[in-house]
Amino acid sequence: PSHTTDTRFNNYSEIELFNQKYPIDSCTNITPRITSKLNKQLHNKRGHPLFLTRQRIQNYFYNNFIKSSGNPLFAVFDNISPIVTPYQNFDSLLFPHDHPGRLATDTYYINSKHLLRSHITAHDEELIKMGFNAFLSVGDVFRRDEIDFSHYPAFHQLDGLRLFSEQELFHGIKDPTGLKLFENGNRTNDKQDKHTVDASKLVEFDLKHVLVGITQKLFGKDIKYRWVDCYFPFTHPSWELEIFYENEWMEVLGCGVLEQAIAINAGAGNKVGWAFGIGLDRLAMIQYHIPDIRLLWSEDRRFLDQFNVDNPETKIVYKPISKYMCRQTDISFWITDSFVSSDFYDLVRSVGGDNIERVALIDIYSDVKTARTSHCYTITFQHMERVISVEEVKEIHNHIALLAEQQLGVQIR
Ligand code: FA5
Ligand code: MG
Repeated sequence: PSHTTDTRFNNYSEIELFNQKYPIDSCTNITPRITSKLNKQLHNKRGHPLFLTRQRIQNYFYNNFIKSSGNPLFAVFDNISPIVTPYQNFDSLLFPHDHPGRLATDTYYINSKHLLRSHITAHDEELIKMGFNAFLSVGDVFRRDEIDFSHYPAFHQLDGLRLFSEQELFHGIKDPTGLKLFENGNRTNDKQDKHTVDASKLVEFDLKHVLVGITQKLFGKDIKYRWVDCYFPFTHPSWELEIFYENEWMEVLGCGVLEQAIAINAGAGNKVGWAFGIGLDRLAMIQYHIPDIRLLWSEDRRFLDQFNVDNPETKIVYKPISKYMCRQTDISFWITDSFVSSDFYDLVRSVGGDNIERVALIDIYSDVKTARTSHCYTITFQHMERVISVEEVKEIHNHIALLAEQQLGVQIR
């Protein structure tokens, strides 16, 4: 696939990432193109569709789960370094030694000792060890996947994990006598050997209830969804949630009952829990009707400006941006006392129509001697259906300049 043509760190003996030097060895397969994504942190970028989606999910937890102290039940981690060890990414989560996920064909290795996490679940053990019983972790993850409209080698996940003590899990039940979390039983399709059926079913019920709640918050009560049985090394039983979107079932998350060995290793063996992992990129695409995952990496203001809101619950209807080349011209003029920018914007739109993508004030200059002020605007020309020629741009630009002088009384510089 496409990444085989990436330039490697061939002529280096070490790579510096986040001010830390990593020696290159035979496992190294990360590329400059991938490391260039490390500082982007789109999930933390105000007004980005990934940030908005993450905030909506986070608010769901803030609104629905409050401790008696009044604080949110779920702690949120959004700034953990994506550089992890193979132990964190795989072993701590019970990946078998021959699991294909470990292969260098699937995972970006910095060297034999460090890699770019392939899922945010890599932090679960350390967070449980730190004593957290309920948390969300958000971050960028990296996989050597194909690139197409819904796959990209860097994407974003939001994971959640919750542990229950016996008292917490059974507390809503009228007569909890005889109910236990643990037994020495058999592993079946429905439960782990150490879990009772009651415990496993209650954890499953709570997990699915939470995830359906999020789905309905994001997509409305009428959204069609289904649970599909699946396998993860770190949960059993495990499911994927699919939602029906544009006549297709689309997988949006994986989840399950946490493997008890993980809780035990992390020092929480007296509790049972659930875990889930959501792909934020696809959720954002569905919510805002963004047709291509690559747009999420766009620095194009025409894209980003559409999501520039403070309240993540704001309804945003994404307006596709043209794939055709844009052209820009600058226009500067001395303004009059009564001049307002919005009059100029209207004039540009009425002259240029659909050929105008945007107009932006880029500079204001005051001449002290003559006591005059000048504005400079950049006009971006672009059409949704075709390329605009240089001649057309010139013609429209000149027409705008002429009418601005005649109608707004400005003086072109
Ligand atoms: C996982 O990564 C598990 N860690 C999720 C999990 C956590 C399961 C906790 C159980 C408990 P998976 O590989 O299926 O699972 O990825 C999770 C989600 O990430 C997918 O549902 C999908 O929405 C998204 N995803 C996966 N690969 C890509 C990709 N290349 N580009 C964009 N999104 C992707
Ligand atoms: Mg999957």
